[in-house]
Amino acid sequence: MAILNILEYPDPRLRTKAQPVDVVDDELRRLAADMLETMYAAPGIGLAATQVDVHRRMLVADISEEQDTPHIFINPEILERRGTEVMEEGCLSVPGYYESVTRSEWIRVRALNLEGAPFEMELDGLLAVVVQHEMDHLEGKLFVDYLSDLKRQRIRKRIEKGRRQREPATAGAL
Ligand code: K1U
Ligand code: ZN
Repeated sequence: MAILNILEYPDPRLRTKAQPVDVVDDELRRLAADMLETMYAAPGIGLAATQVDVHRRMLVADISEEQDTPHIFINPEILERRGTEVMEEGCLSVPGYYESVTRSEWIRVRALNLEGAPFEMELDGLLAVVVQHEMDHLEGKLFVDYLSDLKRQRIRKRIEKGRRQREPATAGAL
């Protein structure tokens, strides 16, 4: 298994719409295992393939404290949704920022599992929020898109400034 690089906002690759998975094979199963390891190491409670620069429709999530209840959704679709709730969200691609986002309170999701078999799952609470957040990633959408332009620009500038300070100066800048 391997820990993958997580793209950070405002990387334009995070805006790519992911393509459906045609075949669930060993390569995809290896990617799922690497995504879980990457998510646990971060640490996080969800991760979409888009965030590791693989533009296929797969996401992983685990909201258990013990990190022992992984969920994998391939080609996920929301069949039904009910209610709304507001929850503070974070994102491994927007490190250090937590903001309130309104999402559906209850969803019924259909997806494929790692054997390529379809399943349906009813979700509520935090897991429903995480799955909706990760499905947005597969569309190239980020939780900061729900914020005001001003808030989003402030976050982008602070992340870019932090990155510049971490990066060694290039020859051209000397
Ligand atoms: O970047 C991501 O998509 C992962 C993100 C998922 C998420 C969290 C909260 C609401 C919606 C979606 C994260 O995992 S951010 C980190 C985080 O929330 C967390 C990390 C360790 C323990 C508990 C939570
Ligand atoms: Zn995210």
